[in-house]
Amino acid sequence: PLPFLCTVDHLGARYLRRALARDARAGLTAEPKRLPPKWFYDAAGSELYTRITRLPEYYPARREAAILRGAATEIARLSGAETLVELGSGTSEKTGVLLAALEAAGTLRAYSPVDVDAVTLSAAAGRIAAAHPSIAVWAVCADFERHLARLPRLGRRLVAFLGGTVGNLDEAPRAAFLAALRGTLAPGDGLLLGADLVKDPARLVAAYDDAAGVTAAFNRNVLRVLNQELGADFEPEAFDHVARYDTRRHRIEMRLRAARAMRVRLPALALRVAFRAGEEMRTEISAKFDRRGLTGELCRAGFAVTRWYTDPAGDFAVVLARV
Ligand code: AVJ
Repeated sequence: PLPFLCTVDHLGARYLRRALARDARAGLTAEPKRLPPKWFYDAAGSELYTRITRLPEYYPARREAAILRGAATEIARLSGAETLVELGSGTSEKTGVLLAALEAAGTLRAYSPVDVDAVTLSAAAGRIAAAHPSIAVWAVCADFERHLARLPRLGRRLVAFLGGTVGNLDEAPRAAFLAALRGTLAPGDGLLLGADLVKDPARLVAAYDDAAGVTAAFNRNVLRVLNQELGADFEPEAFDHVARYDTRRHRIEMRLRAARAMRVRLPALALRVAFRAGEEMRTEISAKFDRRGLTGELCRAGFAVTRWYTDPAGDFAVVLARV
């Protein structure tokens, strides 16, 4: 049978460049400077992230995959989902075990991966469509912070938001995102959320500052994206990778630190930006959670936690919730 594949692009090249331009202007003229992590993910950035997930120091991906392997059958039974929507799906690597369990449960009709990176998204959608010929694959190139209302509604849904990506949202946007997501769901729909947990800061820092320098390259990639998309003239190698754990706010912060004073031009924005020697620009926060805090956040957004799965070491959590 022919796989059914449909791609919906909410992020036409124009939309993408405008959104990037808006974020770049706001972030580069702020004090301190910052850029949102979503712009790491062009094709090269998605590839670097895949390499990160294989690093010995980067435990979250392996922990989450192990949790999913153990819990997929129960998750499939409890959710009874006809459509699996996956936000920030990337390569959809860890989704296979969920799709298999939902197919075995006999409920699954469609899979809808959602990602900002069109290249990685369409490759993943094609692969899944070929491997699961009996389900519809509806790939949506979109920004999950902006286009939640446009996700497909085909029967009962399970929305998977894995990898700990929820931690890339700061507290207020996270609360807004969870509430907006809750608002698009119907009674009976579910949320499957992956979240990294608070732990020894040394292990956290190592996971975000690996010995091979892959995370450093991933961090600098956002400057290459600005160069390519906005004609900027950043010298990525003139910025040092910084990963710090904020023990009070329970989060990793990644920054790029200017090795010397620099001026950067962004012709597409008619903007010039100066960096002082040693100036740090924040490029990512990655919040770490505990059970009480995350359950409370979900509860305030209108979700009820059904299951809390962790690995034996308690490094990572996969939470099943319903509305
Ligand atoms: C893609 C959200 C899972 O926050 O851990 C990995 C991205 N950044 N190393 C994370 C990332 C640096 C990552 N997630």
